[in-house]
Amino acid sequence: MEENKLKALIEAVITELGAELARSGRAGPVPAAPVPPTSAPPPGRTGPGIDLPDPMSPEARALPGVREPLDADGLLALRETTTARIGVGRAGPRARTRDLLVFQADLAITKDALERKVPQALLDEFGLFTVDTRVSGGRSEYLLRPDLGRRLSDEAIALVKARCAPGPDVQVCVGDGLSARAIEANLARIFPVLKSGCASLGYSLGQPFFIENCRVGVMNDLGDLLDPKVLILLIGERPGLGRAESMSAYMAYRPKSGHSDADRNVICNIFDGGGVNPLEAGAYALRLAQDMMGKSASGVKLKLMEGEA
Ligand code: B12
Repeated sequence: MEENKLKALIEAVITELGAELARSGRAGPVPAAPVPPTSAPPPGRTGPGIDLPDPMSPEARALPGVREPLDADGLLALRETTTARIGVGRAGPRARTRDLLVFQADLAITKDALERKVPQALLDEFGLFTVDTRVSGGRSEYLLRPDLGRRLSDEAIALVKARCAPGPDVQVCVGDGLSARAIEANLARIFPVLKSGCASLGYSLGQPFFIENCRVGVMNDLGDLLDPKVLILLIGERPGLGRAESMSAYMAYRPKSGHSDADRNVICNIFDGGGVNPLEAGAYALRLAQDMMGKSASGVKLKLMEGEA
C-alpha cells in the first residue's frame, strides 16, 4: 500500500475511535493526574533537565491512574487503605509509563535489600561481633542454597565458643536474612527494649552477635552451641515490592538439632508505620519468653498448652 494511503487509513481509524469514545461517554484523554512541572537542571549547571516529573514522590504515588472513575472520592479512599497497586489504570492493554517506572524503582528497593550488608557501625553500636554460615559464595549462593544458611561455619562455631558463655536465660542473635534494610530500620529500637527488659525481669542475657547470610533454621546450631532457655533471632523478612524494612523475631525454647518451625514462634511484620512497632514487638517478645520459660515449651506445643489453660 502506498504511504499516503496508509497514513489516510490510520487517520480515519483514529478519528473513528475518537468518535466512538465520544458516543460512549468515555471520550477525551482526561489526565487523571495534573502533571507537575518539569525539573530543570540545578542553577549554575548546564545539561539536560529531567523531562519527567518524579513518579516516586508521595504526592505522585497518591494519584490514581484510572481516568474518569465513576466514584473518584471512593477510589482515592480505597487507595488510602492499602499499599497494594490498585486503581493504577492502563494505557490500552499495558501499564502506564508512570506506573512502570514506580514498579521498577520499587523492585530496585527490593533487590537492594537482598544484596546490601548491615552497616558495621550499627553492629558496633550494639557490640555485636559477626559470624557467618556455610554460605561461602556470596548472596547469590545464599539465595540458591537455603540449607547452607541454616548451618554455622566451622569458624563461626569456634568464635562463638570463644566469645559467648553458654546457658543464658535469653540469647539474642541478629541475622541479615532476606533484608539487611530490616535490621537497619529496627535494631536500634528493639534491642534496647530486649536488653533492659531482660535486666528488669532478672534474666541473664547472653553475648549477642550477628550472623551473616542467615536463615531461621540456624537456630538449631545456636541452641546446640549455647543452650539458652530462650533464643530470639531477629532477622530480615523476605522483602515485598518497595517494602524492605519488615523484620521478624523468631523464638524458640531450648532450640536444638532436629527442631523444626513447629517448635518455633514468630513475631512478624515488625516495622514502624503500619507494622508491629519495634518497641511493642520487643515487649511482646519478652512476654513470650516468659511464657516459654514458664511452660518449658515453644511453637505448637506452647499453643496447645495455652489452649489447655
Ligand atoms: C516464605 C514464607 C513461608 C514459606 C517458607 C519457605 C521458605 N523456605 O522460605 C512457606 C510457604 C513454607 C511458609 C509456610 C508457613 N507459614 Co509462612 N511465611 C513466609 C513469609 C512470606 C516470609 C518469611 C521470611 O521472610 N522468613 C525469613 C527468612 C530469612 O527465613 P528462612 O529461613 O528463609 O525461611 C524460614 C521461615 O520463613 C520459616 N517460616 C515461614 N513461615 C513460618 C511461620 C511460622 C509460624 C514459623 C515458626 C516459621 C515460619 O520457614 C522457613 C524455613 O525454616 C512470611 C511473611 C512475613 N511477613 O514474614 C510468612 C509467615 C511467617 N508465615 C506464616 C504462617 C502462618 C505459615 C504457616 C503456619 C501457614 C500454614 N498454615 O501452613 C506455614 C508453616 C511454616 C513452616 N515452615 O512450618 C505467618 C506467621 C504468622 C504468625 N505470627 O504466626 C506469616 C507471618 C504470614 C502471615 N502474615 O500470615 N511460609
